[in-house]
Amino acid sequence: MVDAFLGTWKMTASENFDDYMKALGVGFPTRQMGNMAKPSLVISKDDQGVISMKSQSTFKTTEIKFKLNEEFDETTADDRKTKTVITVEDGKLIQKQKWDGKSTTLERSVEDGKLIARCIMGDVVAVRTYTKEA
Ligand code: DKA
Repeated sequence: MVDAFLGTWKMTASENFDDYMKALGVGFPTRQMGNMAKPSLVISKDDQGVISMKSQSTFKTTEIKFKLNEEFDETTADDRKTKTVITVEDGKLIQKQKWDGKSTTLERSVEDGKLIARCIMGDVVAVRTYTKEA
């Protein structure tokens, strides 16, 4: 179930994100923009079970629409073209992205009313905290 994730969230803290972007291979100018951005994340679900995750910031707006467990094509904020699948495991929303023989995982959980996004690339982990707005 994704119900706990639905709503509008605002990023209020970000740890180690520059190192995570370096591990992805993101260049300096895009990392600068990524480090400054404080995205709003809007997560919704329609009657057909299609989930939308829209990330909006002054740097970039991206939106993905997907069904759980079904692979789809994603273009990320740093312009990677990935094959992505999103599942729910132990109450966490697990987003696995694969591209160019590499892979990264975004694990989202709701803890104490906050949405925590753990961004994992090899042994590099960034933690981003989102606070609910609506
Ligand atoms: C999040 O806060 C994680 C977003 C991960 C984006 C990775 C690439 C960003 C490059 C600017 O939900």
